[in-house]
Amino acid sequence: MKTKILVFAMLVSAGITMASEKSEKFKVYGNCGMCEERIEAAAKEVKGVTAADWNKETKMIEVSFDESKTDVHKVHIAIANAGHDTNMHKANDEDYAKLHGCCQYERAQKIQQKGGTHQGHKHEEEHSSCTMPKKASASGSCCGK
Ligand SMILES: [Cu+2]
Repeated sequence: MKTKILVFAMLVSAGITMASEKSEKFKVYGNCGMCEERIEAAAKEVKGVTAADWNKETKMIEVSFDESKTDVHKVHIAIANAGHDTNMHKANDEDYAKLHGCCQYERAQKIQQKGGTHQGHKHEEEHSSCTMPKKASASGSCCGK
């Protein structure tokens, strides 16, 4: 896994570093190696994401993606739909409950309202009519914005 990422990093620095390639770091809640696989797989499933590396010690993920194909917001949504809270999106209680017992990390804060994923981040108004976060994420975009 590590070498794969290294090789990729070398490829990137060797020339794919064109304007649209971007890398971002953000926090994803999780516990163990199983979480790591789940989180990284969810991130990589987003079209345009070229690499994802989550660190279980720091709980930080570094995602590389093609800015012309996706934005980091979609990565947050995909990870939340896999059951993991990010600093921008909270997972649904349902999805969280489906996680393996050892993966049920301590959540940052309990979600008070139903609906889950869309409270408390900066796109709240924009998405206030979004009632089906799961469906939205399947199309890769929230509320088909
Ligand atoms: Cu785990």
